[in-house]
Amino acid sequence: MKFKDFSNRYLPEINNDLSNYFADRDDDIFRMITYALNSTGKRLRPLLTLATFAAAGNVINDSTIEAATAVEFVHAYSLVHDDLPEMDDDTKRRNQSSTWKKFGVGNAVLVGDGLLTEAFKKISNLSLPESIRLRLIYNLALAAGPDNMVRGQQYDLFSQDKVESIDDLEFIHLMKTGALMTYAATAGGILAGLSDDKLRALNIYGANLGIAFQIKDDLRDIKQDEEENKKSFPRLIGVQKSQTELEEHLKISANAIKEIPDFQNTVLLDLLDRI
Ligand code: GRG
Repeated sequence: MKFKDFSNRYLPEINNDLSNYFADRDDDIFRMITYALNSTGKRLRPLLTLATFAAAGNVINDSTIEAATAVEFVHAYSLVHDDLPEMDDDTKRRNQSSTWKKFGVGNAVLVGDGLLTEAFKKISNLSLPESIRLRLIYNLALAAGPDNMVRGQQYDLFSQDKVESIDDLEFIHLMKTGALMTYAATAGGILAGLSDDKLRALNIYGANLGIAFQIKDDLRDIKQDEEENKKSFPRLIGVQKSQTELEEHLKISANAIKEIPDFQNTVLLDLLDRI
């Protein structure tokens, strides 16, 4: 199956889960969170969790969807905070005003705080064995917190002077973008009860997918001449070498999942082709 077909199949269920989550809550904070969460994202991270779960031969059901969407809460939080004036200062996100532009900076900080915290509550409440829930919570905290995404964002925004080489840049983006993709890919494996060896392969797949995704984003940005103050892949090594680097990471990603025994990897390989 192509990734696009997989996405068409599961996107409505993902979006349903997300839009129903706070449907019976009517305070302002829930309305503002819903504004940020229900905007038109690609839902790539929940889809990745579902795709690795299905690739291991499992049938996706309601509780898999509920588990898979938790990472989207964290992703939505990261975008809300990333758009703040003191961070990337963006007024538009997902075809609408960014959350701070719509509701003010203070409210946008609270929306992000609420989304991040709720992700862990959502996983805690899943009808799954405690050991699986704990593993998901630990891995998501590791990906989103100061070990990875928060640290990557700090480097990206405030430590550009330390970025000298392609390795420095990859390190930042592995933390900033790759960690959540890595979580998303391995979460499907954790839900499927895969062995540590197989989870390691999914880790490599997710991390390299994340870096490739970021290089692609940098190549797109340079065409639009955005974020000139930042060291991006094309600014550091040029467009041609960035393209080669992108292909290299896609190859590492593909090889990692091709080596997993009994793994139905067509959707996951097709996602790499789309990047
Ligand atoms: C605020 C701690 C903190 C971290 C923010 C992920 C992130 C860190 C910032 C996003 C900045 C950015 C635009 C990075 C480029 C790659 C990227 C993650 C794009 C957005 O993800 P998509 O394309 O977005 O999956 P949608 O809207 O489809 O969900």
